[in-house]
Amino acid sequence: LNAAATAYIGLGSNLNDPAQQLDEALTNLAALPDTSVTAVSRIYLSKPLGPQDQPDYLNAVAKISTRLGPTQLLKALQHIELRQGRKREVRWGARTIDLDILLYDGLQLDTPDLVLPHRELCNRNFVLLPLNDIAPELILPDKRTLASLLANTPSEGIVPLSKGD
Ligand code: A4P
Ligand code: MG
Repeated sequence: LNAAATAYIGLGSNLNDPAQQLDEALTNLAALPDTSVTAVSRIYLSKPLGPQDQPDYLNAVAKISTRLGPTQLLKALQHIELRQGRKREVRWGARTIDLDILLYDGLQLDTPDLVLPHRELCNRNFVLLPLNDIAPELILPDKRTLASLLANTPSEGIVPLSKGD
């Protein structure tokens, strides 16, 4: 049996009732074998990065504790995406749900199927701001702090929704 790892999962949706999609994804995450959701950020409304002819996104980050290995976890997330009706078409295009592994313990990995930390983590305010809600003291495997990444990332086009919105 693997030891429990801590991972951060980025959630994004801009189709078919995004708030409901995030909710459902969190339920599905919590139902994964040997996995518990230990923290969830606020939900953010953000302008689309990439093609602009798509709806605004809702984004959030969940912290999980899991005994699934990184590849098992990726497969499990892709299975949830499919169950929630995800279709892969346009790169950076609209989607019902996108689940990315942002970090998996202190692991650094660069394989065709899985890159850790997530490649775009450092540039995206819709990842960094929710991460900051639940892990403000976070330090990346390369020793950069979340605070330093946030200081270098514009916070335009994104607003937190108050709980209950
Ligand atoms: N992959 C490699 N590393 C990882 C990882 N750490 N976590 C591979 C998850 N997947 C990883 O992803 C493509 C491939 O990445 C997978 O086969 C996996 O093996 P995908 O989810 O199939 O395709 P995608 O979502 O179109 O690509 P990607 O790179 O996940 O898209 P992005 O970069 O996440 O962009 N604007 C706002 N405001 N908010 C958003 O959430 N999201 C996107 C999607 C565009 N614009 C957005 C948002
Ligand atoms: Mg993805």
